Amino acid sequence: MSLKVWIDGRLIDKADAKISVYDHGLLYGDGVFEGIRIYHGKVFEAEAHLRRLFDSAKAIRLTIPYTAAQLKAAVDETAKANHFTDCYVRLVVTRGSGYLGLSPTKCPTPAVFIITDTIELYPKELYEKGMAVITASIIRNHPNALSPRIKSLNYLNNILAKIEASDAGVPEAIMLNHDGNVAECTADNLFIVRGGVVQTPTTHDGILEGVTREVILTLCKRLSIPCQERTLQRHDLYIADECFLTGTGAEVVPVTKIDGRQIAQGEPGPITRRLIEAFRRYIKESAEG
Ligand code: PXG
Repeated sequence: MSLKVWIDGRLIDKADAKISVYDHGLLYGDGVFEGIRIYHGKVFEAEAHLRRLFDSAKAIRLTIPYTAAQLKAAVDETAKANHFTDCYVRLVVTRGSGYLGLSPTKCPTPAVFIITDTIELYPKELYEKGMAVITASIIRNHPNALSPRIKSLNYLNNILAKIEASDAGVPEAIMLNHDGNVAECTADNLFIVRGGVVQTPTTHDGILEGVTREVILTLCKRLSIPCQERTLQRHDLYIADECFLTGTGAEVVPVTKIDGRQIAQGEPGPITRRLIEAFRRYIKESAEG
């Protein structure tokens, strides 16, 4: 059976699921999206993802022609049609088809589509061993150019950093912001642990406000692990006791080397392991609750 893709209210075979070459999502990266997980048949943190989608759309003056409840129902419908109980969901809203000019006023109808599929961002053994990362020379977008808080269809900034990672033979790159402080990775937020305190850049350090990041902050509170949102410099990374990344695709992945510097003993640290466990439990509870 072929995979079905939801496009504007219709379930279409993957091979026939197509968007116009005149769509401004393709021509200009004009649109927004969400990457979401379904665990045990339930959309994980649905409310937070939908809120961010509508916030991103508002910021770029894009009116989504559905309500959050309608989109949630569409995500459920698509996963069900494909018999997925555990999958990755890509929910995309583009400016729609228009003319070969930038103006969105010529694009009367946004295009909305939902892909459900499997995803494995990093090899399994990295979750046990930890991974090596580099800091990229490409900085994160300046918040007054294109705010990293918008999950837009334009990922060139991050893609260029990802290529640097690939050139260096590592799976991911840390991006600094316009002030030279730590922002985030190309598709994950970053945390360090130092002296028993979990630390992550603030929302004003040029990051996407990750849904997984927010769950980890909640879990730290629940477990009474001291936790701070604060500006971090590259040096803070090098001298960290532990480091890990969070994201919808990656979940929680330990980092054990940064720019050739081994982090602590070169294996995932105790607080990282505790949070990975707590995150797994949280997924289970959310699906049951
Ligand atoms: N920063 C950036 C720039 C991201 O794109 C995150 C942080 C983590 O946010 P969440 O809300 O997922 O915890 C992201 C998320 C992909 C893919 O296809 C990318 C993301 C999520 C899922 C899949 O590479 N980015």
